[in-house]
Formats: sequence, C-alpha cells, structure tokens
Amino acid sequence: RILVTGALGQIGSDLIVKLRQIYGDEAVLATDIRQSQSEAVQSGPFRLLDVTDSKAFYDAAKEHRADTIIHLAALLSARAESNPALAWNLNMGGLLSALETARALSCQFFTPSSIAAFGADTPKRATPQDTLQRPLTMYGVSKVSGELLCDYYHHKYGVDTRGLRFPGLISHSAPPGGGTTDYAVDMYWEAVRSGSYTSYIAKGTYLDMMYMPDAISAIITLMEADGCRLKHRNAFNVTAMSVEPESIAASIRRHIPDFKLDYQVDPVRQSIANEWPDAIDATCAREEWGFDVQYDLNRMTDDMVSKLTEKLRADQSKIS
Ligand code: VAH
Repeated sequence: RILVTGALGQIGSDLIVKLRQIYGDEAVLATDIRQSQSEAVQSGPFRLLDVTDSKAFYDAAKEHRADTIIHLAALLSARAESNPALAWNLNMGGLLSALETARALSCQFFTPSSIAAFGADTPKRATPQDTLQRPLTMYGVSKVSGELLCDYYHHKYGVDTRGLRFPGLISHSAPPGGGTTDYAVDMYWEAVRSGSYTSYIAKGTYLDMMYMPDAISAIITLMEADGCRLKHRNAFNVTAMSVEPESIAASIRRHIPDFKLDYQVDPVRQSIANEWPDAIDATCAREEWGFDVQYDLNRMTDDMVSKLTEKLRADQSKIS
C-alpha cells in the first residue's frame, strides 16, 4: 500500500495513474498541499498533506496502512532559486518528515534526486555515478543533501531508501512546475499551439532529458528490484537522451515543418542549466537493476505532438 506526496506535480500526476493500474485504486493514497479535480486524483483516495508537518505525515501513512512512501513534493530549480529559504524548508523539512515516517512504519522509500545534484566542476560528459557533487543552486544543494540523508537512514536505521537522479522530464499531462528543463515541455506545447517558441535556454545548451513514461517505469522497476543487487541507492544516474533546443526543434519539424524557434535567454535559468552535465552515464542503473528506456528523441516527439494536438483539439471543441 503506497502513499505518494506531490501527487499533483509533473511526476506525481502520471505516477498515480500507473501505480493504480498496477496495484489497484484503493492501494494508492495521493496526497498534495492543494486540492484538485483532476481525474488522476479522483480515481482513488486523496488527502491534503503538508509534508513539513511530520505528525500529519505519520498519521496519513498510518491510517492508509502504507508499506511504501514515494515522496515527490519539492520546489524545483528555478522556483527554489527565487526563494531559497522556502526551498530548503520544504525540500529538506518535507524529506525529514517522510524519512521519519518511513522509519517508524518500516516503509520502503523513494524520492527523486536530479542531474541538478552535480555542479559546474563535475565532469560534463559521461558523468560518472560516483563523482564530485558541489552544486551552487539551492535546488542542487537540497538534492545532494537529500541523497546523503536517504543513505544515512538506510545505513543507520535500515530503511530501504532508493532514488533516481532524474534528467529533465518531458510530459504532456501536467503543465511544467518551475523547473529549468521545462523549456523543452513549453516548446512542444507552443509548437502545437502557435507554431513558434522563444526559448529561455540558449542554443547549444546540452541537457539530459527523458520522456515521462520511461521515468515512471524506472521508479517502479527500481522499487521492485532485489535490494541485495543494489550497490548504490541514493541516487542512480538515469537518462534517455542528451539534447539542446535546436535538436528538439529539428525533431518537431518532422511533424510541423514551419516550426520557428528563437531565443530570449533568461540569465538565471541559463546559469542553472550551465551548472548541469551535458550527458550523464547510467551504467550502474543498467547493471544493478536493469534500467532501460523505450523513448528516444523522435519517438518522444511523435507521442508528444500527437497527444498535445488531441488535447488542444479537445479544448477547442469545449470552447466552441
Ligand atoms: C528542474 N525538471 O528543471 C527539474 C529537474 C533536471 C531538472 O530537476 O528543476
């Protein structure tokens, strides 16, 4: 029985649907700080939860009889950089509540890390699983600290903590939530909506990316893996592709030949992206628990363009 925090976020809104398909609607308790009418949430139990309230966290998990906690609630990079103290309190206070609940109730535990856990002096290409991690963004500091805290809870209390260093995640179901890699999500939406996009990330900025279905299956595959095989836990490098704005635009033009891309670089989000690797190495994830992906850039673009075209057509028919 699973408790998910941040269920209305970019990962959560897709993960809830998949977990309920596999484990049953009633087995998956969706929680978030705000209410929602989304069908993803309405298909099973939902509860308002402030993850920094450790008693409320414990009570929610206890009443749900949770044996697994998937903790997604956090502020992402750009929003965290504009409000670092709030980001620290939410990202680390929430994580501590989650880990204390997992310890008290002997739950298996997952929380995502990110390529943001690497800094400017980390090797940018084939970034190793074990390497220098000195990020200078608050989001990155909270991700490295989170990795260490999760390893501590495993080492000290035996909590079965596991994590993934996610690249930028692309999805069509939830709007972007204050990240830096969200430029790629915005580009797909605008390509279908208006045929043009002005990128706040500069041409030639390579970043790791992954389509959301691959991210969701990576979480489930990792959590179902035999813990004895894991030499690492918090957190595994995973990636599907290394792309820059022009490569995504070229892929989109296979469907929308006249798509226009121009640039208005946002110095804050560009400086965040400059800290991050160009292409990380996911060998340990493949070797230790069979990580694999189904979507490369063009296959992701095919699915994003068709799903967004359907969504916009449906929205227009509602208006007319
Ligand atoms: C962000 N989407 O942009 C998140 C992610 C690797 C980036 O952590 O903040």
